[in-house]
Amino acid sequence: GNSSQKTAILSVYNKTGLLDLAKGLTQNGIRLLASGGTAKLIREAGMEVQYVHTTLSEDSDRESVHDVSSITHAPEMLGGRVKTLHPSVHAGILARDLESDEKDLAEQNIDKVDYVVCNLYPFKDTIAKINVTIPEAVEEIDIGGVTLLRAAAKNHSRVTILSDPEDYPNFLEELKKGEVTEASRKLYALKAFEHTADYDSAISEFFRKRYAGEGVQQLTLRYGANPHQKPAQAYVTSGNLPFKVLAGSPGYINLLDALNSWALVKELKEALDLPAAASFKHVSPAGASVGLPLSDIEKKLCFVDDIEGLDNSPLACAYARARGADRMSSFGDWIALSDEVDAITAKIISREVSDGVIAPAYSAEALEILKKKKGGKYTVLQMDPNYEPASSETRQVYGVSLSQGRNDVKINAKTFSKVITPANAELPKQAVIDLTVATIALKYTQSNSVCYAKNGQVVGLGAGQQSRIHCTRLAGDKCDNWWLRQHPKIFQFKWKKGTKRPDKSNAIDLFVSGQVPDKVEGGMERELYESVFEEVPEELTAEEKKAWRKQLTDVVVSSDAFFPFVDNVFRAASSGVKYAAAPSGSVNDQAVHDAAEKCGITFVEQSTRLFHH
Ligand code: 93A
Repeated sequence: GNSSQKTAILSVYNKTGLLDLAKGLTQNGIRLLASGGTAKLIREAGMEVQYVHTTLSEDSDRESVHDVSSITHAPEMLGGRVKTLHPSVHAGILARDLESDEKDLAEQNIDKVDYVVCNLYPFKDTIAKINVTIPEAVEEIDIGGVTLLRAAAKNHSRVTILSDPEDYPNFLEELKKGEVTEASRKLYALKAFEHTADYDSAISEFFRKRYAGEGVQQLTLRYGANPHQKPAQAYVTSGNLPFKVLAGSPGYINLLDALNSWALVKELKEALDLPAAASFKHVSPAGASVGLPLSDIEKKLCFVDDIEGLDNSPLACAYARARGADRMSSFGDWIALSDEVDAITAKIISREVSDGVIAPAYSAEALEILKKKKGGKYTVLQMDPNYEPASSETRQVYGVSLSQGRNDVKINAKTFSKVITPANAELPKQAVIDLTVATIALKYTQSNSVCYAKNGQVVGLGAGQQSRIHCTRLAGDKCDNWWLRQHPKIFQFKWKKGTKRPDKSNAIDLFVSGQVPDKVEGGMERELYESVFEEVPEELTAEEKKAWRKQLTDVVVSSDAFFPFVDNVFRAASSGVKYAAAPSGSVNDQAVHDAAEKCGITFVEQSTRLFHH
């Protein structure tokens, strides 16, 4: 071949801008080779031939474009399935400026290719059509084009690859000035790699939906966060989904809850070597706990005093605590359990309003109970306990991908070893357990977040507040309510027969939070409140509340980031907090530590910020 003449291979499905490009290439003395349809279009445009320098016969030399088959000496075949796939094409593209490569080319009488112009069959458009068949989709899987793109992009140190018609004008401008710059070749190569990557993921997604088996690698969801957000699915790009659907069908938010709550209980169990449970709503825990036995009062508080054999099931204790922490928020919860679910735990779940549960295993009896719930619609997921998520995670917001290293920091007893004040103080075992529960809960709570814990469970959690003090107050108020719900007067309530559990929870919540509708002005709301009681209870006086509150001690508090002001410490202290853990880094650290000391709070530096979104 004429070594000084440059060669371009053109093979495009989208023929936008093709003729101007072809004209520009020929005007710069470049020889054009094209696949069938691409050559035809150029030829039919009757482009004037500006040069004649080829190894081909005189006749074809006058043509504006040559068929690729003129160098492969093989016709396009199999109805177009093989057009450009040939060593004459790919050796010409892949050859480097190396002596050995030159020698190989010369031996085979192959010319180097300098420019490749290619875009792919419209696979995405085809599969977007309603009722597309698999054979129809298969025919749109481009092989030769992908090979052209990848080969040229691989050899971009020498070859220019154009995969986007929008790049033709800039390319021609550079060509006119002399040569395509290295910077442009790099950007074009990147684009080509992205073009094939995007193409390949569309193909694998298409087949994942058809071949992988529903629920194995991919799970179609009814809709996304809201009913109008369709279509929706859950999938992994390799291997299988780490969970199996044993009953019901999880929604999008269910899965957000399920995967986050599973991570929480798994870590909690690993950290404390106790069965763990979580009760989630809207991607934050309403409760989380380990399976320490419940006192008689706690059993009443958690509405489980009638459950036989509770003491024999630490897992059931864990869920009773998680569900009992904030019964209002846990209404319609998503549950995560760290261990095989037994019948006792299933029984507790079966009589609460709940959306679904994730656990590593279920006893036959437990599964039978859960499958009956919600008329068979209760969602039961079985999680692979050995599943390890990738260390990097990516999501899209408003079309932009955000990726980060997963938050795989381990929270355990060591996390709380750096006591700031009082000097040389040591944490009792229970405080370490409670700080671990609170801090692991925060790791899976929408930020800002502050968590109070006691007796191995969350007792007040403030989630998703933009202001830290609002968070500390919200969580503190919940903690106070949890404590007031254990006041003897509550257990003396005379409920009307048949009052449902959620209605009891609601009335108790009004009672302890001082929101009981006024006797005179309460109207319908008051009527509703009174309707659940055989005898409407006397409200607690301010003195009674104060006296009761004073008995609340040994609460721990943990914060997902530093306390910026001392007000947080004072608020925590008023809910019986004796141990606090938070990252440092505020200009007010010293003041915060001093305030803790004054309030008799042992302050631990928890060195990892734990924002979660
Ligand atoms: O079926 S293919 O994968 N086999 C090939 O060898 C091949 N070479 C290029 N499809 C092939 N192409 C594709 O043909 C290109 O990616 C481009 O989309 C299209 C251009 O075909 P035509 O020039 O015949 O219009």
